[in-house]
Amino acid sequence: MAYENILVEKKGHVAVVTVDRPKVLNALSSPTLEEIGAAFREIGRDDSVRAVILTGAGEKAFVAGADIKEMQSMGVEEARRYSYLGIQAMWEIRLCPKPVIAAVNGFALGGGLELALSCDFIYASEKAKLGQPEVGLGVTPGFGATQKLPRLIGAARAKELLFTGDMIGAAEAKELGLVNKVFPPEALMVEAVKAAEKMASKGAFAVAQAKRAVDAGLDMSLDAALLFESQVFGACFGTEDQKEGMAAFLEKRKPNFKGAE
Ligand code: DAK
Repeated sequence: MAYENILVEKKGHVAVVTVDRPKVLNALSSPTLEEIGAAFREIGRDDSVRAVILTGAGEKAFVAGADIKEMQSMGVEEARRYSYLGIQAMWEIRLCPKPVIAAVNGFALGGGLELALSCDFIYASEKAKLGQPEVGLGVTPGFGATQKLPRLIGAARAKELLFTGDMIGAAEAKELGLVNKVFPPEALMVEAVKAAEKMASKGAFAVAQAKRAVDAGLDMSLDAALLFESQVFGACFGTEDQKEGMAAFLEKRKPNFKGAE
């Protein structure tokens, strides 16, 4: 599919998806959400890609939220369709059987922060500003923040962000556990690519199953989740990667993983 609002580049086994509307701080219009969903669906099926980075074009923003200009005049049906596109895009990221890093290079606000929260973890530039300002527009977040933020940083901290609409800097976001690591702006993509390449060098089936086990397990009782984990562990023994990984260890060499899930 040809894209107009995003860029998709592949370097080795790493794909970089860039939301590319810098004039409006990469705000999420309907076509942009549609393209993000389609890109992650395609990447999910592409065996040559083993890790993904999602970022924003320009120096100012990751994504400054839903496109307020487009939303302002929406009727009920259009808002429903818009909501569906957003949910679909974020599901494609969550279901993508590859690790996805959000590289937050500037503003990540509203739907922008929710997009980052759909990724597996967030790396941020020292210049990043994160927040859920929706209550200032008279709406609640609609792409998952009321559910994902409390699971990640605890209910009380999430409520403070959601009720005040305050933006926080990268250091505070790291302290809250919202972002994993903070880098100088020029180092952000370098470090994100390094981490993506490291994950891409591991057994792809094992990485994909670990992602599923964490995400699915968070919605289960501990006992059910532990049983799920043992199923996943067992499934790894049906793969070439398990044979290769263990043989390589015993032969004191680097494993040569095939990569397909
Ligand atoms: N939408 C559209 N355009 C945006 C935008 C946005 N979210 N954010 C910025 N822009 C545009 C600005 O209008 C401006 O355009 P021009 O005036 O040049 O034409 C350009 O980007 C540059 O922005 P500024 O001039 O404002 O730049 P500043 O540095 O002065 O300020 C800022 C940067 C990020 C503080 C400011 O732009 C800002 O406050 N932006 C809005 C941030 C925000 O409120 N984001 C949350 C949006 S609400 C739903 C699900 C989800 C959602 C909604 C519904 N359903 C389930 C139905 C999600 C809602 C949201 O995300």
